[in-house]
Amino acid sequence: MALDERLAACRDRVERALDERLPGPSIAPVRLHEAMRYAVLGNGKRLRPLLVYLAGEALEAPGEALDAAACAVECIHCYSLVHDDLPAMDDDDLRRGRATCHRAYDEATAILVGDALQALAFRTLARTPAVEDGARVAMLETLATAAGSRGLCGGQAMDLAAAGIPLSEAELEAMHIRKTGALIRASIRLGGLCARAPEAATLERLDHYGKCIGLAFQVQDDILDVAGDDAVLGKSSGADARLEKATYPALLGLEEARAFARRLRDDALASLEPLGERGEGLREVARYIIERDH
Ligand code: GRG
Repeated sequence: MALDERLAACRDRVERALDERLPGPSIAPVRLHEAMRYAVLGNGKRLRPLLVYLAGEALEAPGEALDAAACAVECIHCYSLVHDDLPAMDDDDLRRGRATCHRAYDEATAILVGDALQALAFRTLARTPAVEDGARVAMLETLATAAGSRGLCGGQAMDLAAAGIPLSEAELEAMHIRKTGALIRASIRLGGLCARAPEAATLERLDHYGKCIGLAFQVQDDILDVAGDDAVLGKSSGADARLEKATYPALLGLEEARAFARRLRDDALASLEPLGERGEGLREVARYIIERDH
């Protein structure tokens, strides 16, 4: 199956699974539950769920376990977007082509949406079917580490602290490995942990792949901000430039940033070699991440 088709199939599958796990819109408190569904069920590439499925399928993990892991990681991602859009953070009006959660509802509701989605993520993982208790605990720890102060929240804190301050390449990498990379890396590890008795060496290789594509995703995001379709058409927010944030093209120059993204892709591809045919879906994602134009 081509990657586009896989991504579309994954979107349908994870959206059905999310719909089942999110509280119904008529359950009290209605406004909070409606807003949670608004934040999660809108457009979204569902890249992190796709990574859960591809890593898990490469190791023949049971589908029902992968559904739970995919939902959990997407709930954390959606919570982070809702909180990132708040006035105290990026103060954005638009997300996924429509009003941000705090604009469609209100700020207090959006804060609670994020809190409740985070709790729902861990509840979902705690109830993962078809895995041993040890694997379930490892999954909980993986997601908690990726979401916490050593991962997503830590990266966001570094990003806020860096506004207007020039960062070195090492500092920029340290920030992105946490802010964007940690959840991408966790998605792959969660998929691997759903498999029955995965080998430690295989999990390590998948983890290295995840680390490389997580950073490559951010490098490409920075490149698209200055050289993508939207930037060329004058539609890009240019928010990073306005906020004087450090970016890879600003630090390395556009061509060197592109070369860095290619090196990360190649490193990611090399770590999949022992998987042979089974790693083909993950290989396509590594290529897609640095070839995407939006
Ligand atoms: C508030 C704890 C906290 C963290 C916020 C999500 C985030 C961290 C910042 C968003 C700013 C940003 C644009 C980061 C770059 C990478 C990123 C997370 C992009 C959004 O992910 P996509 O492109 O989004 O996968 P969709 O909407 O397709 O799911």
